[in-house]
Order: sequence, then structure tokens, then C-alpha cells
Amino acid sequence: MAKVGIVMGSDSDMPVMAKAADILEQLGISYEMRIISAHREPDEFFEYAMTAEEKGFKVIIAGAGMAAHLPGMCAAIFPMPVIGIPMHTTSLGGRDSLYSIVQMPTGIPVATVAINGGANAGILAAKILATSDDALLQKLKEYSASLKESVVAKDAKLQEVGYKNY
Ligand code: RP5
Repeated sequence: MAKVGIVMGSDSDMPVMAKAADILEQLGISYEMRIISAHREPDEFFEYAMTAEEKGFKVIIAGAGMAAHLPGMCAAIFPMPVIGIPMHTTSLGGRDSLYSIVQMPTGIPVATVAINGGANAGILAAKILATSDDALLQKLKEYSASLKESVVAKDAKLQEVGYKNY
């Protein structure tokens, strides 16, 4: 059974949602990925959200753009954490998506990451699962250590070659 549901409002969201899936794959976390539009097919959406718990999902990552109701409506139905990813938009730069997702009413939270923040959504989902999975927690610690190593290596190169040759 997949532990994470990844759902997006349109295939145009795929480049960002793929970053969340990439992180889950790196960490060995099972997921199911779907394209479901809360606006264009509300019946399909309702079925998805109503059956998410019985499918075994512990977290849903939902991404959408513009009047982005998908994450909030997932949170209204699914009883466990929902992470929202606001998509960048050409019309309003993603502020439309961000405000639609982050400004939830009391009682129905959506953990909202940055505009186009697909990778962080994957990492946050992993951290939620790691609260009850020591092996996954260890993998996340190793991931954090790799981030540090990458910065240390960049600084070492800067010291070696100087900024003009970096
Ligand atoms: C939203 O509308 C989707 O999540 C997408 O970000 C946006 C545009 O969808 P398309 O017109 O590209 O299908 O529902």
C-alpha cells in the first residue's frame, strides 16, 4: 500500500510534482500519483479523498494552481496531514495559488510549502512519516548531512580557485 498520495490538478503541474516524487523515491517511500481536478471532475475528486485513508495513505501532497482548491478540499476530507504546493502562474506569479492554499479556515490546516516547492513537499512528507519510522529518520539525517557536504565542497572550491574562476 502506498504511504503517500501525490495529487495534482492538471498535467501542467507535473514538473513540480515530479520533484516530490523524486524525493520519495530517493528515500524509498511508496506513493501513488494521480491527476484529479477538484473543479473539472468533482465526483472523481470526492471519491479520491473519501477513499484515501482506506488506501493506506498517511500523508497527501496536493499541488494546484490559480484558484487552487485541491489541497484544501483534500484536507477537509482526509483526516491526516495534507501538504499543499502552490503552482507558479503566469497571470499572478503564483500568489493566487499560494493564498488559495495557505489561507485555510481554523480546523482545516494545509501545510503549505513555497511556490513550486515540490522537493520540500516530498521532504516534509518524509519527515512526517519519520516520526514513527526510525530507519527513515536515519535516511533523512543522512540526506541533511549530504546537504552540508555539498555546501562545504562549494566553499572549498571557492577558496581554491577564487570567485573570478568559480
Ligand atoms: C489548476 O489549474 C491546475 O492545478 C493547474 O495548476 C491550473 C491550470 O490547469 P490547466 O489549464 O493547465 O489544465 O486546476
